[in-house]
Amino acid sequence: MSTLPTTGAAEGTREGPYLELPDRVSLYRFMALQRAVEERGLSLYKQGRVPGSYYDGRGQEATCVGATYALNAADTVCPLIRDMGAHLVRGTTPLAILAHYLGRAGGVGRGRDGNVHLGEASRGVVGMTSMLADMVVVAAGMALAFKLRGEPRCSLAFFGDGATSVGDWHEAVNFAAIERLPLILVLELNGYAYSTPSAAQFPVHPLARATAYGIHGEPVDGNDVEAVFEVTRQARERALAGEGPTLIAAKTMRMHGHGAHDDARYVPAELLAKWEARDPLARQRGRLVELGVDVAAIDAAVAEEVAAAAQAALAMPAPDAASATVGVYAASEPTPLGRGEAPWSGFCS
Ligand SMILES: Cc1ncc(C[n+]2csc(CCOP(=O)(O)OP(=O)(O)O)c2C)c(N)n1
Ligand SMILES: [Mg+2]
Repeated sequence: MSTLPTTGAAEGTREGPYLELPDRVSLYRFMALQRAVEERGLSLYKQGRVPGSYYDGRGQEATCVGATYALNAADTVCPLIRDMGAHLVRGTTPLAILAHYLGRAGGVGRGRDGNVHLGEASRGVVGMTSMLADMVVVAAGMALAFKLRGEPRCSLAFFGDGATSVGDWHEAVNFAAIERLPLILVLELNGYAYSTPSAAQFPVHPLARATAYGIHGEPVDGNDVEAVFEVTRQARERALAGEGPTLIAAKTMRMHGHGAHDDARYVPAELLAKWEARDPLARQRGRLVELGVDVAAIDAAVAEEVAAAAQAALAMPAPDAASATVGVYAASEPTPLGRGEAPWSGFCS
C-alpha cells in the first residue's frame, strides 16, 4: 500500500488495507449522512427554497461511499448526480452542501451553480459537468498525468448505465486501456437512464465491455458498501501496479425519479419494493448491530448534524452581486491566472 493518507482518514486513519470496525462504522455514517442531507435538500426543494432542479442518490449510497472510501487523499474522484456520498467522504461538509443547494454565499459553489454541480479542488473532487460521459474523459486525463509523472495516484469516475451509450465513454475507456492508465471506472447499474431501462441500453452484459477493451472487469453488489470498498481497493492496487483500468459494475437501483420533477411512474412498484428490501443502509446497520455498535446513537448524531447544518445554511446570505465574476472561468477583469480564476488548477498538482 502507498504511504499516502487514506481519504477515510477524515474519520480516523484506515490502518491497513482492510476494514477495521471504525471503518465499518464510518461507512455507515457517511451513507446515513448522504441520505439525511439529500432528504433535507429534497424537503427544502419542495418548499421552493432550492433554485433549479433537484437530484439525489437514494438507494445508491453504498456505491459512492464504498468506492470513494477506498481511495487515498491524493487520488482524484469525479462524482455524478447520485454520488453525494463521495463529497462527504472527501470531507465536504453537510453545511457546505446544503448552502450550495440553496445558492448561498457559503455553499461550495458560492451561489454560482446549484444542485449537484459541486466539487472542491482542494479535496481532489472534480465538479461535474452534465454532458454524459465527459467526466470519464476528465478522469482519464488526470490518470494520464499521474502516470506520466510517475506518481502513485489514481483517478476514479462514477457514471450511469446511460452514460456508457455515449461515444466519449468508449473513446476514454479505449485510450485508458491502451495506455494502461491508473483509472477506476465505477458503473452504477441502477436500472434506468431517465425512463429508459438498462436492458434497452446495451445488448450485452456490461462487463463484456471490459473484456472488449482489454481491461479488468468486476461485478459487485452496489448496495453492499463493504463489497464495493473491497473491489475498489483491489482496483486501486492494480492501477498503481501499472495494470491499467478496472471497470466495476455495481448493481444497484435508482429509488427515486431521475430528479424531483420525475414521479418515475414508469418504474414497476414491485421492482421498487424488491430493492427497498435491499436497502444499503439497512444492510450495514444490521452488521453493526451484530457487532454491538450503538447505531441509533449514530443516526441521532447524523440527524442533529444535518438539522443544525440546514439551519445554518438557511441563515447564510446570498452571494454579493459584486463578486459575480470571482471564481468563474471568463471574468471581465483579467487575473494573474489569465481569464478569471482557475479554482480547479490544483487538481493534478
Ligand atoms: C450527452 C448527454 N445526453 C443526454 C443528457 C441528458 N441526461 C442527463 S442524465 C440522463 C440519464 C442518465 O442515465 P444514467 O447514465 O443511467 O445515470 P443515472 O441517472 O441513472 O444515474 C440523461 C439522458 C446529458 N446530460 N448528456
Ligand atoms: Mg442509470
